[in-house]
Amino acid sequence: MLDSRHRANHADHALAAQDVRAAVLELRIPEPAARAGQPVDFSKLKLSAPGAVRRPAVAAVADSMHDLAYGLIRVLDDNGAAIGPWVPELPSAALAAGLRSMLRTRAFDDRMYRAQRQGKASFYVKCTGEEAIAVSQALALENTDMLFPSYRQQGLLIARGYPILKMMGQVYSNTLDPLKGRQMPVMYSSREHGFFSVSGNLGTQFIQAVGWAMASALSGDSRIAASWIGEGTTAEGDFHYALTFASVYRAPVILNVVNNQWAISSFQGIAGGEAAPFAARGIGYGLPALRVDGNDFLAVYAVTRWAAARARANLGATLIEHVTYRSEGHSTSDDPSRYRAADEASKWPLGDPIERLKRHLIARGEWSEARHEALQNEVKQEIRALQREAEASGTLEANTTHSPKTMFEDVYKDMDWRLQRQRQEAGF
Ligand SMILES: Cc1ncc(C[n+]2csc(CCOP(=O)(O)OP(=O)(O)O)c2C)c(N)n1
Repeated sequence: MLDSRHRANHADHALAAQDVRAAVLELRIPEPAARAGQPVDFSKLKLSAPGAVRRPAVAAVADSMHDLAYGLIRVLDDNGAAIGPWVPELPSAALAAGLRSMLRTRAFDDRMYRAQRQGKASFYVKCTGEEAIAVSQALALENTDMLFPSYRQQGLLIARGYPILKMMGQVYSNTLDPLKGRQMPVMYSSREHGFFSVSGNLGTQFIQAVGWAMASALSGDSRIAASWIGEGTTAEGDFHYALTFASVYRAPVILNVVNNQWAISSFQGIAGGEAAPFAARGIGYGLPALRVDGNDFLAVYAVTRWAAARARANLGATLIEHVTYRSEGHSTSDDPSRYRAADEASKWPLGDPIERLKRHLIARGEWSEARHEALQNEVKQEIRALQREAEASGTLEANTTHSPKTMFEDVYKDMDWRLQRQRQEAGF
């Protein structure tokens, strides 16, 4: 069933019969609206007005809501007021906690990025501009739900109270690193925090989350799963396998596509985002599919609660596309000024998630610019102090990493004879 908006699109693009002629074939290669040095152009980005998209009942059938994959669920307007059917019930204390977690995430990212530039760490990935997604979703889920993130959801761990000192230890690969230098700096893992080990192989977490959710349902558990991938990763087979299994077995899982417009230097059109929104992929699998303003803390919270309620009621999986913008480089290994317009981030139509939540709290009469600045300073000092403490246990340049001897440990419960031999050959 096509919704009216979709039909209208088709009509717009349909060619009159007389215009269609055989021609020399040409391969179409999508190009972003603006490359480096060109004026920013977000005119193709489809937006809905805040409050404009309807909210179906949690138990509504997936086939009755195709329009939601093409709209954009937004709650916060430009003045910071929360409007429309998706306004969530969120106590002020929860919003304040969310704001603090976003600020801590941003401050942590800034310090670790600088540390990498100073040669103290090998690699780093920031999530600047995307903090609302991880932090708000952590708040919307139960702490016992299982998370299968990509490398850009450090906000989940921070919101769940994982010690930032340990994260720094892993970034520095020093003796505080719980993973003992065996993982890349940002690929955290914490069983106690329900945070599945981040994988460098894009997309694997989607099928793992669906499998985990199927097992949870099979064993009569009450926990659900959530996973996150970038829009570029939807071009991987794993995305489609995950949606098939999630749909067929009604797995209690929330599948999030974080569309931050760029996959390193490839714009979202290279993964197919020009032909249809990423959320619309869910329609072909019979899944409810929502497209949400990823920089709107309240909207992200509301859609996550909706999807979680469905999953907990055995109504299966939901696909959510979060429309956001990667404000900084992909990682410390690339230079975005080479492939995109420099002022895209500042001209992003959906703004900055921290600024928007701040404005909302001020509009509610519960916050002020002065209190915000004080909190920002407090958080920056906290992160600086933690950084000093972390660096006292070693950095990349200070070379106080774990002994190579430890790489033979923790592979098997009892060390295999081959590993014992290799360890001896290595002189340990
Ligand atoms: C299977 C696989 N293919 C390619 C890569 C190299 N790679 C790492 S990150 C990345 C871009 C991913 O972009 P996206 O999925 O949009 O997520 P984002 O980094 O924007 O959050 C690529 C191509 C990889 N790590 N794994």
